[in-house]
Amino acid sequence: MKPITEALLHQAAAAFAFDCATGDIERYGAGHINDTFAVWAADKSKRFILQRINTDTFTDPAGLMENICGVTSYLSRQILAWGGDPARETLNVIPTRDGKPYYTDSEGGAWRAYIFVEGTVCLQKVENEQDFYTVAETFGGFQNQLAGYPAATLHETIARFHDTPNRYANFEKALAADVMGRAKDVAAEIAFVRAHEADCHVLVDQLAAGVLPLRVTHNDTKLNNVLIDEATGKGICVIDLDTVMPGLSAYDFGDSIRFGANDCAEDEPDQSKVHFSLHLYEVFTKGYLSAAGSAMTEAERKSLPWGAKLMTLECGIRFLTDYLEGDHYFKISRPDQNLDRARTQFTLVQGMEKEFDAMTRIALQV
Ligand code: ADP
Ligand code: GN1
Ligand code: MG
Repeated sequence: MKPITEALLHQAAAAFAFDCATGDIERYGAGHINDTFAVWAADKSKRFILQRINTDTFTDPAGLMENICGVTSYLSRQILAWGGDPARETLNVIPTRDGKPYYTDSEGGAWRAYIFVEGTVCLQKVENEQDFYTVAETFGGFQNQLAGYPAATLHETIARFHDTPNRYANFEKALAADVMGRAKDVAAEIAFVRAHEADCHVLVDQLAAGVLPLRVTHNDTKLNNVLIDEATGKGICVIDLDTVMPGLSAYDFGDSIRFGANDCAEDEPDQSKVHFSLHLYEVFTKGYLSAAGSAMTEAERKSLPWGAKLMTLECGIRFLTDYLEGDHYFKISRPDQNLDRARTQFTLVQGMEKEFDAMTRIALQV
């Protein structure tokens, strides 16, 4: 993606139908993919979210925004019917001045704007188990709310996003090319991935065999993709809807476990500080099933520990692939960050393997 100049940023902000004059703009948030800014009202009374969509990653911004507009209007209707506040409990797209869902700048960049959901916290790490339970309820509820959404109308914004065998194949390609000459330094990580090749197939095989149902899922259920209400401590708004697509419930469950059921940062360099927490896994399982529960089949419950293990393995494979390819996908702020991220995922996979029987017991008992 091209660097964002002040001129481009102000050109983009001027394109949206904000309901007041705007002033300062600042970088915001800690995502790995998009460029996010807060645009202040000129009188500082409120702010808006302005985002440049990463079109290297999401090559069809029109299809992506059609998904987001469809899903957020559907959620708004449901939230209203339940007596909630759609301005806070779902993302709300602010159109451009000419009524479009996104703006294309003079260099081809695609921008969108949202109402800023104020009075919330966005966690980068699990600080207490109550918050993790809340996040679980929120993602479980999100899946439930979208159970009736016409899945066939959704564009596949990233092809084969959680197709783990395909992620493995891309890793082998990156390794064979070894464009940065980094393969020699990561023999242990390569061996780890190769020893897990067979595992990569478990969920896609169950989907193909009709054992697991296809649902509308979020597919990127990190802790920091839920906004928690500061006043009530409740998870109120699921954000980052770029990857809402048909998928497996095990993907959403699993990606949250990957990121949250531990006591470390995703890029922790010291592997002795990385521990999978069975207790946090149990907390999350209870919260998730309490909200998504009635719709979940027995086979889906059994797939949850596999979701946790495979989303963690897959993410580790993706980080390692990006490291081998020269860090072009995930934003980095220091050298070797993607390698540390990959190592952390593999340590967590090992932790889950030790506890796998207990994880299965919990998923079936809760
Ligand atoms: P990325 O795909 O790069 O992760 P996100 O859509 O998750 O981008 O946005 C990055 C961060 O911006 C979030 O983690 C959150 O802190 C903040 N954010 C995004 N949308 C909103 C919103 N509508 N209101 C308040 N904060 C938001
Ligand atoms: C990216 O956009 P963000 O930062 O929420 C990535 C996820 C990874 C995650 C790892 C579109 O999520 O798939 O699991 O980083 N999103 C995309 O932290 O690739
Ligand atoms: Mg995000």
